[in-house]
Amino acid sequence: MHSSHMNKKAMWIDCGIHAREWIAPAFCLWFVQYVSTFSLNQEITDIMDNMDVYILPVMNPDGYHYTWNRMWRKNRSVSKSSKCIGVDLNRNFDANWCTEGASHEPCTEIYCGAFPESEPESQAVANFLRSHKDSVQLYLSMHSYSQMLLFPYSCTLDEAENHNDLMVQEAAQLIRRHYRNIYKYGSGSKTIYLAPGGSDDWAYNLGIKYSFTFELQDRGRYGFLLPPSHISRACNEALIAVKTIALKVIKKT
Ligand code: 0X9
Ligand code: ZN
Repeated sequence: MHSSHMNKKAMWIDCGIHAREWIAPAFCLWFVQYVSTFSLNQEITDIMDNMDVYILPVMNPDGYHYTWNRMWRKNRSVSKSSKCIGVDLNRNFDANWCTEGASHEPCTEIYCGAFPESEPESQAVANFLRSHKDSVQLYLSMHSYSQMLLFPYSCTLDEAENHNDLMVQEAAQLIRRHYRNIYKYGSGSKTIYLAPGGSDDWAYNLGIKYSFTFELQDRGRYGFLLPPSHISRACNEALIAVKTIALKVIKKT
């Protein structure tokens, strides 16, 4: 194997942990299309020269399928103790699992599951990242909506050790300049709410020190029901943030 390839860094993007957040899977496909057709773009060339990119376009396939009847969030697991269906995969990771901001009650939207990584989806992602943790330096998880660039921690009010490095104001500013759209950025717990068991906090604690959850468009006008006419702008503005952050990670590491 070529030595530069052996040391090649990597980034991970998953989309669609939450079933009804349809703009997220759209972004993953948009990203693939963009990097495979814009080979003359210098920023993308720099990223692809320096990083492998792993993309999981639909992390919650049964939930996503079910949302053709639209507002479902969780996966479609059947629980032993209840008639209610589904685990919130973003409460199912082993990061202060099921403390304040998640629930043991299967009928809630934030049900954490029977135990950490009880679900095949979260377990598969966790296993992949565990076995690639020496190369993966950037973890991104795409959600909607509310236009935010969130980072650890969400499972505690404590500040991440590299908090200042994670304050991605440059990415937010570029989105604002190009698309006149406001994206807030900050730690999850201080910017929205305490929410333990999330993939971003778990990946961070695994050692992936650049770990983000993006909340894509919009800020509530259409919410989860973002019209198709908004897809390209929503994806392009997220792309600016992904590129800016990836280039920063390449420089720093
Ligand atoms: O609550 C969530 O899981 C995310 N918001 S959403 O409206 N898409 O459901 C925010 C996740 C932030 N990160 C963690 N909670 N770890
Ligand atoms: Zn979500």
